[in-house]
Amino acid sequence: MTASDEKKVLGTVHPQLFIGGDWRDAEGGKTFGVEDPSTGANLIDVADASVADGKAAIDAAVAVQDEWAATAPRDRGEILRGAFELITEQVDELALLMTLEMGKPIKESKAEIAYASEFFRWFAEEAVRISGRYSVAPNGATRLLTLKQPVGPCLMITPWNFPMAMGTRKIGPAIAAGCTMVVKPAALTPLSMLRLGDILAEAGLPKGVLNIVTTTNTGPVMEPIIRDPRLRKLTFTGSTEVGRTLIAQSAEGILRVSMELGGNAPFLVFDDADLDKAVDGAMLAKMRNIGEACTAANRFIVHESVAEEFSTKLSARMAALTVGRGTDDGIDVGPLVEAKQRDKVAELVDDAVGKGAKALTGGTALEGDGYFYPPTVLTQVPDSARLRTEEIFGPVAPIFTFTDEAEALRMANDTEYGLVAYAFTQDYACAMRVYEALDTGMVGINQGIVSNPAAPFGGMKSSGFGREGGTEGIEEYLETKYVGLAF
Ligand code: TXE
Repeated sequence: MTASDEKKVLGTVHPQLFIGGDWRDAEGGKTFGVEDPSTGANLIDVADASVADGKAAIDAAVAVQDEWAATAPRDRGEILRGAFELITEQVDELALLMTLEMGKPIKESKAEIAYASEFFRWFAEEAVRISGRYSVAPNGATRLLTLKQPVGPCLMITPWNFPMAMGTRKIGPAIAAGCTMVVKPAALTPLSMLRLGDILAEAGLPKGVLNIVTTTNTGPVMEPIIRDPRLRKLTFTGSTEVGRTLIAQSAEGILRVSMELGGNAPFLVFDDADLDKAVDGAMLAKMRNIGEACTAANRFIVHESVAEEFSTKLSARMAALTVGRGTDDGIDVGPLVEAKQRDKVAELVDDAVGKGAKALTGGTALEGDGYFYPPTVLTQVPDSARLRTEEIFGPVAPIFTFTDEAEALRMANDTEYGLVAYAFTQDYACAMRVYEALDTGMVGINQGIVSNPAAPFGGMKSSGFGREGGTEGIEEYLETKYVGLAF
């Protein structure tokens, strides 16, 4: 990519607020800078919204809610289908933009865009499948009917790690269900979401259905918005800590809430596993998105008889990855999104090594511009290491060992989180026992990825609640209303 390609793609972004179908500056013309994490350089300045701007976005969403709810489901589906096609046509430009703001290699940005757009295709089809039921009450006299209706205006707060997919996973079902929305993307990576605003408008989304508000003054600006009594739902993807605050704030308005929070995924390798497949799965589960994913494998829990072979193979693959600026050719691993994230990863590795862990590869932050951390494999990790209980969110694979299935399950479930787990074994009875016993919302058996628009994505315990995707995903945006009928 040349500097002029980069300038051109940045020129496609409206660095403003998207309210009621118009692009506008923030109150007082305030802006903030978005930086390139591979250099630390400023890419573009974006509108920095105030509370009044956020309220204006809610006004716009509320104003069109009834009309939008009354549109034909097929029309809503066709808008999503059109947006899917527009995204697919523009994948090269969108991927460059995403890599610039987030750092991940172009091939990973393309993979995210394909994944993100699939939510629009999936929910385009779900829009026409919303249905209630008709039944006879136990007394035999009354008839019971249920009707599904949109919950109403939604607030969506999304993180920086998947700048487009974390949005489409919420926007897709909301459009399909007939809800209007205000979206607040992460200030680190707002550009892909701003482009999505244009794309959905081009696909025919009526003004005011989707509103986008960007801000750096997050807590003070968002709290009065969350407490606005006109909102009906809050959906959040981000850290468990912020999730707790938002649940408390949304209690006042009795908002319906979905929370997709942090993870601490165990990756189990049993002694009968196909080790090459397990290493392939480990690379995907650990290195997809540079480990900055709530589904990233956080603890490798490997049977003691195969641990050495697995560790050697995994560290050879990790060491062979090329680290560099995501826009350059042949790059496998980009920078972490910001200095804070890079420093957190370094701190967790230093803590583990200080307590006796050994780095088979990596283990030290890279010098120079940008927030780079090398792929790292740690063995002999003591239980007291912080990365056993804390989400690493970086390219670090700590390996622990177990002796039998019961111990593996105990270790896997020994965490406050419960989003996803992975298990590699050729024994399907073991696989099914493990699937049933794990305290996680999702399990990958002999595969290192679980994200799929047709599947219900979500967690248990401190990883949150609510499901995104699948037939369950649209339910989060629908109320069930019942009528009793006596003949
Ligand atoms: O998350 P935050 P951060 C985890 C991961 C990471 C850690 C910290 O472990 O290292 O969280 O990342 C918005 N009111 N995940 O600090 O702060 C914020 O602007 C309203 C896992 O970046 O939770 C952004 O849009 N909104 C996670 C979003 O919350 C607030 C993905 C996420 O940012 C707010 C990201 C407030 N008071 C981080 N404070 C996942 N589940 O995948 C922040 N935000």
